[in-house]
Amino acid sequence: MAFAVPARPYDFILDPKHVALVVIDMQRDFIETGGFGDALGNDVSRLTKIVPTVAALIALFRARKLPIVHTREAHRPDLSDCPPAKRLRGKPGLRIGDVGAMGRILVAGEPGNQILPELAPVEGEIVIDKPGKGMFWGTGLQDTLAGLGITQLVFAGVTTEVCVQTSMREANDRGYECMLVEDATESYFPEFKAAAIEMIVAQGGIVGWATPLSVLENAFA
Ligand code: C5J
Repeated sequence: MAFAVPARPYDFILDPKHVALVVIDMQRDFIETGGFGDALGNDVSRLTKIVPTVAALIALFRARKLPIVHTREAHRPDLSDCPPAKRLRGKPGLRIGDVGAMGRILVAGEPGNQILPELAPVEGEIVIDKPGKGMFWGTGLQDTLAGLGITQLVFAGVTTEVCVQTSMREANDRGYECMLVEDATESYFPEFKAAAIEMIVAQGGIVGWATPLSVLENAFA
């Protein structure tokens, strides 16, 4: 049965029969010391801190046998799905496909491209490699979600203002009701995270809703 989750800008009516969790890009290269994000000069400890919260959110959905989607930003080894405009914008030596400390950067199958072991998908969960920042382009995910009857998406992952927000906006345009779990997402730039959340909930929830994990847990209880 559907129930209300206190959220901004107003209650999100969550229907367990039609909801899925989407965990965006919790991959080693963005989060671990020595990975791609670190090599770019980012403070990855900001992202590391949300790992227990994301794990608890995954556990909440797993305990109720609700669908979970995990994404990775990942390109084919021949980079045929990486537009030159995307690759060439990177720093020389740290571009997509270059060899970094954890293998080829943002290339499927490389060590750095794997989801953190503590958040690893289990059998039956959906894992998609997305060549874009958004989760729909080039993935077939919309058909998969339609097949499961999913109309609502709860979001977590990194980074808030890039792949999370892009995916949420794409989903919103496709008619999904979307809610971001505020403390299960993070950015290398705190001001970007804060601004992204405000943009999502502004104007009556122009992109969707936002709430902390504790509130969602209480609503499920
Ligand atoms: C970025 C992502 N920031 N997962 N990717 O390039 O947000």
